[in-house]
Amino acid sequence: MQDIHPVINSFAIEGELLSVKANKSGHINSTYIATFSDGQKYTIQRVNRAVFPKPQAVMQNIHLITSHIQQKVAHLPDTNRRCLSLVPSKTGEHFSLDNDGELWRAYRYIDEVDVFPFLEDAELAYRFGEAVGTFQAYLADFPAAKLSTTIEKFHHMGHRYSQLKDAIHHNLSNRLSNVEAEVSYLLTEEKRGMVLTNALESGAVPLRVTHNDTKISNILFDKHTKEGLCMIDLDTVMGGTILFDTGDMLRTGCITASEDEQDLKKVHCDAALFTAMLEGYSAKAGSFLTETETLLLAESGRATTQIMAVRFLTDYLNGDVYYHIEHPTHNLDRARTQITLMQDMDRKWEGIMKALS
Ligand code: GN1
Ligand code: MG
Repeated sequence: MQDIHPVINSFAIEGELLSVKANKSGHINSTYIATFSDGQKYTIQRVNRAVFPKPQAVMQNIHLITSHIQQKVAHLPDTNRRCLSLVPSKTGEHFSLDNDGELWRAYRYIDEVDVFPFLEDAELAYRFGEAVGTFQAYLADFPAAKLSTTIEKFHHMGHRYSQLKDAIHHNLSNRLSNVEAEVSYLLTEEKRGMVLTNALESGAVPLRVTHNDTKISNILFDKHTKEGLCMIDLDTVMGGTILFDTGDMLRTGCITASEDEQDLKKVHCDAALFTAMLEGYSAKAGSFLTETETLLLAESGRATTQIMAVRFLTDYLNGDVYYHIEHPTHNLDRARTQITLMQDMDRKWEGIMKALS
């Protein structure tokens, strides 16, 4: 592990550093928790430059939207736990560059929270929905055009399919023969999966500020009240459709196992969790949604599961160059849970639609 003491020391934090611990939960950035002698903790992160080629634009986006949300929550109890808060560097910037030119940032740590890899009860699913709706409601009056596009075509299904087709064509890691069934299934689903991309490109749904990574583990739930207090991992906040966020919420909130579960018998779509999330979400976001957005809510869950299946399978075929992996089939395991989830959603689709109507 790199000595990150000089990095930590470059932020405007008072007191003596007591300990630093690596946190391995993200797939992209490197994260550490630093504890100081006054008891204060900070999340210190190195932004992955291979994934975010313009890390300073990422930080500018984060600064803009956290400042905006902080104003919205200023009157609420527990204000400081409802939005991430950047700690400036000693030179007054929102980040710090190390000797290798890597970009680091520091957030105040939010304590007394629970984070879940997946959900088991409908009450929490409702709270998750409320949290995503609330986040969007805070940003509904923020002009999306002010944000930089930090990853081009991030949720563009056509782009993700062309990356998959390139990976199939080049078969760089010689793994294609292991995944014929997965490849053939995903290729047959391409057309249906285009729904969100088409809706955004045709103007059927408006461009809004979107988080773009609203997976369940990016929500901090208050340990005591169970409220979905704070959305974290703001790297991919950009313009998009809110359906990318409802999609990732549904994808990660209805699954009955972790995203990388190897035992696919454990992987199902829990229809009660699916509908509970949409109820919680609509309670907070219903007032600003257009009719087309509302109509596409459930479908967004399926499309987002699909885009993740495509992206994980692409990375597996490319030899694991994008996501952090812990074992050789990690990306394949992830792709398989997503495909299994899509197929189970299809089995339950009619029931879900009935419950929502
Ligand atoms: C990545 O940053 P992290 O680990 O929360 C990915 C998301 C995926 C997610 C799947 C920048 O998120 O798009 O939905 O993995 N982020 C990026 O778990 O590619
Ligand atoms: Mg992320």
